[in-house]
Amino acid sequence: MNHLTEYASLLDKAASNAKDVAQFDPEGRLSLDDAYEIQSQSIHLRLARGERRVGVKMGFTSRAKMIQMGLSDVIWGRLTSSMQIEEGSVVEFSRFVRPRVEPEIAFVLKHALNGDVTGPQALAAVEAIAPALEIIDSRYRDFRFSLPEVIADNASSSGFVIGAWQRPSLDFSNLGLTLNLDGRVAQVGSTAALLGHPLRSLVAAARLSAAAGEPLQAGWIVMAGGATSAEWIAPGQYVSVEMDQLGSAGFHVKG
Ligand code: OOG
Ligand code: MG
Repeated sequence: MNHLTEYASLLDKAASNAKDVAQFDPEGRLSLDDAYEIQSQSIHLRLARGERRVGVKMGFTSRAKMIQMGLSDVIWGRLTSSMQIEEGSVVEFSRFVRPRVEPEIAFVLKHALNGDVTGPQALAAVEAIAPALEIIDSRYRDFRFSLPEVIADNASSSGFVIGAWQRPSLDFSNLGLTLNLDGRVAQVGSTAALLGHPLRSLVAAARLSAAAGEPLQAGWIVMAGGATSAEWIAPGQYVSVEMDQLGSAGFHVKG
């Protein structure tokens, strides 16, 4: 086993046992290619256990997220079937190490998107859009990591919740949104925070996925990235996103 395979196995075990690990590259010396190779191998371990690949998540697509985590490169991760949490359902807190939540907008594709596409081409491939929440959970102690480390850890991806899908015919470039904890507004933002327009996040997802040899497929979900800073979640909470025109999505955290 080379060291990339060992890190993939370490992070996979940390995620499945909800037990944190120490940082292995705090100074960020690993190349980004090696970091994505670790991510890819860790996802293969999940697929080998019967999970299905369902899409892509984008990270650090808003300034709020870049500032909160102190990193400024757009990153991406791979979504699998076990990460999807049914809207309105109850989630066990114990499946996470130390979870946070952030409000996002989700796309589902009706056509594949390969490589360099324009915004209108990306939009033409979108079947529907929905308000969404991402539960991020770093497997590194205290949610601290370097850029290669967070990439290796599948961009902290842990769970995602998607509200009702709607046709992408309305202008979703600047929809106001709130992230609510027990009905109290914790964060206020807009979909415009995502690279100025959430479609740009989809264009980046198409480019990065194709460059990795895994172009976006029809039926895949793309999570466009947190529009605000993330909030810690705690047992007993009801967490929701409210988005202008698109409605809401939420879940309960079981203690
Ligand atoms: C990394 C994941 C970033 C987003 O939406 O920006 C991300 C992290 O913040 O732990 O999911
Ligand atoms: Mg996110």
